[in-house]
Amino acid sequence: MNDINDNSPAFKQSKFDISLRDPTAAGDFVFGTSALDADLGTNGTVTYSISGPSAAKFTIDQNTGETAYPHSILPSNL
Ligand SMILES: [Ca+2]
Repeated sequence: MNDINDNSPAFKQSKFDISLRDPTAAGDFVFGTSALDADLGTNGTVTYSISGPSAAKFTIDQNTGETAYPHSILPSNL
C-alpha cells in the first residue's frame, strides 16, 4: 500500500496570540508550535518558515518550528 501526499500540514490553532518580552540575550526563545501532517514518511514531513514584514527580526528552526531572536542582532535593535 502506497501513501500519497494528500494532506497538508495543519496547526492545531489557526491563530496565535503571543506577547513578546524584551529579549535578555540574542537567541532568546520566542515562540514554539508544531503542525501535523497526516501523511506517512516524507509525505508527512513538516518544515517551518516564517514570513511577513517582521520576519527578519526572528529566526525559525525549519525542523522544529521553534522561533527565536536571531543571534545577529542586539536586543536594542528590536
Ligand atoms: Ca503531506
